Amino acid sequence: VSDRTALTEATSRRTFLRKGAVAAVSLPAVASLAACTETRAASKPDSLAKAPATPAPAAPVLTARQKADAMDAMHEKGLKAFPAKTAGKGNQLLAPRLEQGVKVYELTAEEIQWEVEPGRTVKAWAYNGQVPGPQIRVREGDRVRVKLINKLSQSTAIHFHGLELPNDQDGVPFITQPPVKPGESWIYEFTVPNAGSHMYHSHHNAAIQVGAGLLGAFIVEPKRARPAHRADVDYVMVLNDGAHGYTLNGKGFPATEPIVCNQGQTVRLRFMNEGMMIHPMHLHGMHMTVIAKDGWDQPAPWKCDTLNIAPGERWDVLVKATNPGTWAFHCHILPHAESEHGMFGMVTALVVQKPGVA
Ligand SMILES: [Cu+2]
Repeated sequence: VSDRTALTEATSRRTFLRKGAVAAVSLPAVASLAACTETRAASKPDSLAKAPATPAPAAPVLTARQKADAMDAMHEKGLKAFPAKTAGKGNQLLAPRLEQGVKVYELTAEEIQWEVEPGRTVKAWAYNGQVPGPQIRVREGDRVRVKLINKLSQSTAIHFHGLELPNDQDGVPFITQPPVKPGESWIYEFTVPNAGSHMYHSHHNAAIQVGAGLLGAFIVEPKRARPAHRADVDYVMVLNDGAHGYTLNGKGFPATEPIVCNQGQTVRLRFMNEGMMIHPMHLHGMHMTVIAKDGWDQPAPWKCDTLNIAPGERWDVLVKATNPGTWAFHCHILPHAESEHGMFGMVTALVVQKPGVA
């Protein structure tokens, strides 16, 4: 970023100075002159002697400052807006209907309008009007029935990503089932075999359909939870990079949701990448302890502050919130998180509150 800023700076100075009719001066000389016009005045070589004599030498400095102020104002505006209100919230917990011991869920796939950031509303394909689709949270060993209702203009199907299901429940058109045509429905039913942070998504024309929002979290609580994995806050973070841009839980900064906890609490984060690119998620101020990959416990927990989340992967981490404050939390592929207009896309914050401070 600093290189780029310096380049922009040098370019704008060059443009300005050309207008001031000193184009003969080389770019490096201009840059260093601009950096310290006053101090170099006494020792400048003869060839440059006339350059500083052009009228209004203070003007370029003022212009640069104004440009810096304008850029800073855009950055500040975004941060002041965070967390910005938008219509719609994804990943809402879906309560099942109980039918003779079976947890029954209905997922209706249809086209909706989705506000990704304040004022930016896009066409989305969503389950139950949400991006990500509603969160399904069950227990290892539960009997689950999922009815898919297709109100889209294309065929579709649901794949339960990470669950080790019988073959005929795998949800891949022309491998394990026919495609579910527009206006039709399909019923999946299975006993949940393995615990962990999993996902469900379309497995038909998926680069388009998942990119447009046909995805959701499928969390399976273990029969016996490990005491070491106990957490005060359990937060699912679905990453995507399809038609809606770079998003966390269907929203781009400043409409992303901050994760809030109290100092001393433990936060469990469940990263899931439904996109087509890797996203190294970086937390400021505290480290993450990785406890599971794709729902499977790690042989031993390990620590990091930047965790690469590849497409299809789920990573579970614990954060011991020792350090109070508002901490930036973002994808570290910087063009996924920031431009000269300010932060956008895959940026949120971990807010660690001090006791007694709201
Ligand atoms: Cu990224």
